[in-house]
Amino acid sequence: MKILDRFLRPSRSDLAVPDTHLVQADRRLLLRGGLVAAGSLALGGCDISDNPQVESTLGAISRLNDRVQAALFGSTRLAPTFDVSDITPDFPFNAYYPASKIRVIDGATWKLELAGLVSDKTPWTLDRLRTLPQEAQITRHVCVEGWSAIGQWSGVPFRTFLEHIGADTTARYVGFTCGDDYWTSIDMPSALHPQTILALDYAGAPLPPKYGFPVKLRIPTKLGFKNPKHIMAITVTNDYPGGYWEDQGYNWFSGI
Ligand SMILES: Nc1nc2c(c(=O)[nH]1)N[C@H]1C(S)=C(S)[C@@H](COP(=O)(O)O)O[C@H]1N2
Ligand SMILES: [Mo]
Repeated sequence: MKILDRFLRPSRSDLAVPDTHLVQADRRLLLRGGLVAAGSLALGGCDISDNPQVESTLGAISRLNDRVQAALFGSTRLAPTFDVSDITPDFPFNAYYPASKIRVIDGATWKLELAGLVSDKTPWTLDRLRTLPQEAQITRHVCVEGWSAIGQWSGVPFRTFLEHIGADTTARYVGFTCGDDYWTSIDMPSALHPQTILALDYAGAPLPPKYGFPVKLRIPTKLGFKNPKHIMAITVTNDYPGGYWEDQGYNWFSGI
């Protein structure tokens, strides 16, 4: 109980320790423990194969897990940042298809479409995105498949962009659709997080196609699959948009 208390109500000093990874790893263990306990409670003694009731129970547990994570991770906790010397040489490419299928999008004709709860839906060109303030960050990208790497991205703070387009920042979700038929979505507090950026550059040069040209969302407080590349459209909405991996059972919140 004491241990639970400590993690459910982390003190300021807990959050300020330099190695936040340790604190986060402990929290993840706690989450996983909670999930497993709830899971075995629900599954005790029944046949789990193709059981729609089990499916919906697990879905409900995952939604609960989303809410617990949102409460634990908060919206202002910062991801660790690194030095130029820490950058991973040959930052990995990853997608749901092999490198031979990387999409090459024409930046001259590309326009970022806007939909949903946004007051100005004028599509944005790359040139116009470059007129907004830009910010650089060196952060760690963590892929659910078991690798992580440190890279440098720069672009428009996503909060600045959302303010420019008159997004309803009380809406629940921001959804992204991509030029390679990928899609994902995030909660609004994470969209407004100071380290969430609409990235135009990798290592100080325009994103190469493999890293998501013309724009990707860089969100270091979430797993890699919540960082959409080749963004074509952004939707602000209260209707749960899901995602390519999320709809196959990956936890939607996926905070790190
Ligand atoms: N459009 C699009 N975005 C995507 C993906 C994808 O397949 N398509 N894969 C995700 C996953 S699982 C990872 S780990 C990162 C990989 O980004 P990178 O190629 O820049 O390393 O992109 C994420 N964003
Ligand atoms: Mo990933």
